[in-house]
Amino acid sequence: MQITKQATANEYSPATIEPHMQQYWTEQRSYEVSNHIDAGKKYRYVLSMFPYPSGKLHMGHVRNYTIGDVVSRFARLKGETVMQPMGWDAFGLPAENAAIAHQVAPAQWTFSNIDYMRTQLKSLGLSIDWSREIATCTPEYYRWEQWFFIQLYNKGLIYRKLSTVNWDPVDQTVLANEQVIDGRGWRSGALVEKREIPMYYFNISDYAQELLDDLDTLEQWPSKVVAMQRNWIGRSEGMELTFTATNTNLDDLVVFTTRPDTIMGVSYVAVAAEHPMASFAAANNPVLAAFIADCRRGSVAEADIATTAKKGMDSGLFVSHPVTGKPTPVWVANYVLMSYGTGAVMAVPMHDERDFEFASQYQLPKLTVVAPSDGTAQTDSQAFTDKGVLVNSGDLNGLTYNEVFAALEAKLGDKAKRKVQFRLRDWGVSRQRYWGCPIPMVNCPTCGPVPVNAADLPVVLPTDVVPDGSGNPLNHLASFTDTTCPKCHGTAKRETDTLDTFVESSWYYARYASPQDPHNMVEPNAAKHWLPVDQYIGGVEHAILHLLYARFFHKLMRDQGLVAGNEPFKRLLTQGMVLAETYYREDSAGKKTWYNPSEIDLVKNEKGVEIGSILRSDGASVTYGGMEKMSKSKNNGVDPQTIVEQYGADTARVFMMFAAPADQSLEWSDAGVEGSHRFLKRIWRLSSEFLATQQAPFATAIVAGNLDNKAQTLRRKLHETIAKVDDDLDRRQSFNTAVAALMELLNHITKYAAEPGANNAVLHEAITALLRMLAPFAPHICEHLLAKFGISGQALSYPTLDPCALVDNLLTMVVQVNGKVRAKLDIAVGTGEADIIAAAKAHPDVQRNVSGGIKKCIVVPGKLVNIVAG
Ligand code: ANZ
Ligand code: ZN
Repeated sequence: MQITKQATANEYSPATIEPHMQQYWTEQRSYEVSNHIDAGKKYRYVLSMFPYPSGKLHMGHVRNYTIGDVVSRFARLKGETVMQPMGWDAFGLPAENAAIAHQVAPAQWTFSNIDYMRTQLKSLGLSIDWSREIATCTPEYYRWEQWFFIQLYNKGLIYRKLSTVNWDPVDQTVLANEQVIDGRGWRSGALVEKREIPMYYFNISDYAQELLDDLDTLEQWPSKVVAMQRNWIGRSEGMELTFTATNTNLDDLVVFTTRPDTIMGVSYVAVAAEHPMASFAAANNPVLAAFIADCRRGSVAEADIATTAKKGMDSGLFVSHPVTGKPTPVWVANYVLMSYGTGAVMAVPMHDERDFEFASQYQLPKLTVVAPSDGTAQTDSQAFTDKGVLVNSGDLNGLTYNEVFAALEAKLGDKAKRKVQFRLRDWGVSRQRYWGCPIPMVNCPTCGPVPVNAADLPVVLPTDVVPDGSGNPLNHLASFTDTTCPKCHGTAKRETDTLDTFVESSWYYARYASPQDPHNMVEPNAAKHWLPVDQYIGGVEHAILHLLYARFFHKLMRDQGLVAGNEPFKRLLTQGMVLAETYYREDSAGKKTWYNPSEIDLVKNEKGVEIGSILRSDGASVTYGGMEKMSKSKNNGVDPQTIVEQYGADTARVFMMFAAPADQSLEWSDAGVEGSHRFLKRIWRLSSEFLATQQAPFATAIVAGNLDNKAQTLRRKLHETIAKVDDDLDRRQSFNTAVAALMELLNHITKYAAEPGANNAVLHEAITALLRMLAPFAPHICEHLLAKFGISGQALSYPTLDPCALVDNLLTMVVQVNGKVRAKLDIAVGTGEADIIAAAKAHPDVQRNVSGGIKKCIVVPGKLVNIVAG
């Protein structure tokens, strides 16, 4: 095919073809899958983390869903039946905040956001089975959460316990952590107080060991995420040792230690500010009481505790050492957490850095009781924290760490117990909020908390309520609260707390298997068919909590006979963030105003080098703030809608997949978007020009032996690309290199197409294969063009690899004229000498140099053609 100017076909217009393709997919129900199982078929479940319906899509969503879609579409090309569902994580605080700001009911706000965002998602051309859509704020969904809650409550896997919340004394409401800003309520500005209220907890501790052990089976998870989960669960082996109270009004003090071998080096014990022993001592010690109050105001985040200065105060109390019986002072220290172990530690300054620092600060004794096993001397200017051999430890001398456990058990009996401690805390799920799944409990004055009868589910959340910020409106809604006790039938009040929204997102992946089932939380056969999720994709910010809770729920559901297998997500991809440039100005008070990159013009010098940036509207300069995560606070978001309108979804998708490896951050670049757009335009032109000269039935017969060298070279490139893209998209999940390979292939095809005498069957093969391989990334343009080649529906498959085409049977021979290299020839292996000479003579660069006539030709096989010219 010769490319001619006249052949230039119609322009690439995504605005025309994209809606058209989307409508076609909807009409064909191309992506709907049934739960019916066909023995011969391969099934795959691909899931991207569902969005919170915040109002509109951001680029992070686009990236997440494009990755999921490429994985799904590629699997379909390979003949698999793929379920890719979508839904809405629809409960949560932002809806209440919007309600307060705009006097609109959270339900209404949420559902209108869902409608808008669904349209946006559809404009991206995602191959989603919309018939399985769920929204977690519908009673059809949350009734099963309530049902499951009751099952777990009855099994003792959910319990009720007093716990501390943030209380706003002006708004008379409980605040979420993110509503406390510098210790004050976000709306009232009042100093936040702590209050104790009863809350429900999931007993995740019971599953801590299994959650830890099963991490070893997650071979297709990023090792970084596995490590984060392992640290979060935080298993420690040690002992609980009892220091006897000398004051009869007090319980004995139990400490948890991972280093019982240091027992003889204890110089004091330290308790958390919330520990009963601290409260007891503070009762008649106002200075201590003030210190404790101060500690309690501080952050309880471990990261903060690690960095804040260690502070403490002597409580004046003593306990006796379990081995020696010696009185040991009790200190209250801000580095001891009430929520870990027993809230008390035995302090061994010579073998623990924190204790060393603390003891130095308060002049407490330091005793060395462990020496390096290799006999090297230790200084006493720093703690020796390695394990070794016991010294200065009486009859424990000479023992090693491992031997101490049994020795202490024998010596101390009940006062020394082996203990495995997890850092993982039980999961508190009660929220004093309106827009959430109602906890299905009734508080009866006679019977206490009683679960709602299964037959009375769901406990429906009223949807016409507009919260005003002063506490949970359900508390004042008699139509909701007033009920009768399921047990004694006396008058009682419904629980008004709702569940943490992490509960909904812990099992939605399972509900997609049977999303409308009115009789089951998850229909066991459907669950068996689809679960586990073959590929899960989402942000790394969910590496710990969401993934841990979902893993926990899977095990809970398994133990309830609802799902099989131990883990919900077989393979995990955590996509990187989307970054963009930031620009700002700073006023005299140091306050920064951020400008969107779309409002900025770059200033260049006469050499075209960037020398600064200005705000387009006033022409004055702005400061460049570097590449940052796209966010409202830095005003550097790029609106997906604008990009889709300007370039089309295919361009946005190709850019996102090409610009960076999926698990790394992606730097937004207008030039990059334009580059991707040009790539698609070139594909459009190549295909259209081919189609302008060729019609069905297309010439497709390729007789390998009859192809010239250029055709063979193109085919080799093509089939190398077919093998590479296959491997990139499946095993390596290296999408960006796959796109790069397709761009390179396009260059080769375009060049070949311009050759006089290009073989149409070879071109047909190459162009259609390129379109098939690119279809997961740019489905609209590729499927549109493939349809013109007669390829659609079942015929739309991944191109078949021809291993023969991969064989490199060409060799390069150099042509010299009178000793000077004049040309290079690609010659098929086995070509006869006469043909080689003919090819050499025919080369234009040779012809130009033999005007005086050829005297002699010598062929050095496989290497050289030597021409002696006159
Ligand atoms: C004595 C000791 C001696 C300790 C020594 C360490 C080194 P992990 O590994 O995280 O489990 N600890 C125990 N409970 C604590 C709490 N509530 N708040 C702060 N620290 C606490 O750490 C266990 C170690 O952390 C325990 O072992 C205890 O200090 C401290 F040379 O006991 B160790
Ligand atoms: Zn009752």
